Amino acid sequence: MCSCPSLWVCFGALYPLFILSAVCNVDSMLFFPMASAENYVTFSLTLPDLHELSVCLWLRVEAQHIGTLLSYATDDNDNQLVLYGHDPVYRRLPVWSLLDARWHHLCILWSSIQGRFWHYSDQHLISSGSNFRKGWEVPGGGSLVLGQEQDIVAGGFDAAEGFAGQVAGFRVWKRVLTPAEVEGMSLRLKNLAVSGNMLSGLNVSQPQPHVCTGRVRYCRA
Ligand SMILES: [Ca+2]
Repeated sequence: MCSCPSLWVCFGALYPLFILSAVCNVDSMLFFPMASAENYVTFSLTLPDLHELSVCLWLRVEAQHIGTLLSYATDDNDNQLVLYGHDPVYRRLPVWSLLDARWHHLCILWSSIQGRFWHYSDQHLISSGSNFRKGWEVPGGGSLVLGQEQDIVAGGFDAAEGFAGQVAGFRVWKRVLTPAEVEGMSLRLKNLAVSGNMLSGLNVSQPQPHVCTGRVRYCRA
């Protein structure tokens, strides 16, 4: 999707890694080389109490399944939010079209009002519904992890539930994005301009040694 070389940090070293493809015009990238209990990242920020939520990211998966891309745990419930995991599944989201080793832009939007949710893939709304966790509040102050499923706060990881692949431009908003905002990001027109995100890939804490971080800025598609 993007031919410019990207700069990656892996194993504490800094070097261009040409075997990895890159998404243009995003501000952060992560590479999880294999599903492992050690391959995950945490964040320097946590989430506030949320009645609405949008999560968008670019995703590239060469594996035959998507493990747990994201999990959010609190002391009360280790499964407050789990994206593409299977412990437990509240809503099945179609993912087979993502398993083609190509970059895809995903947005998952949810509102406690009517419990509505929207699942976009490459700007297309591929599933939506209502009465999903209607009236619920995502409690703030928990532990957000990419690449692993938490069974306790910031722990209880299982290699079988891990994620392998690349993530770019990860962002979380405390509101439901508009279809035009989702489309703009998918077309990489406004990825840096959709305001109000409260957390992004730039807020990753020191990643585990085998997770690589990369950056590409303003390269041409
Ligand atoms: Ca869990």
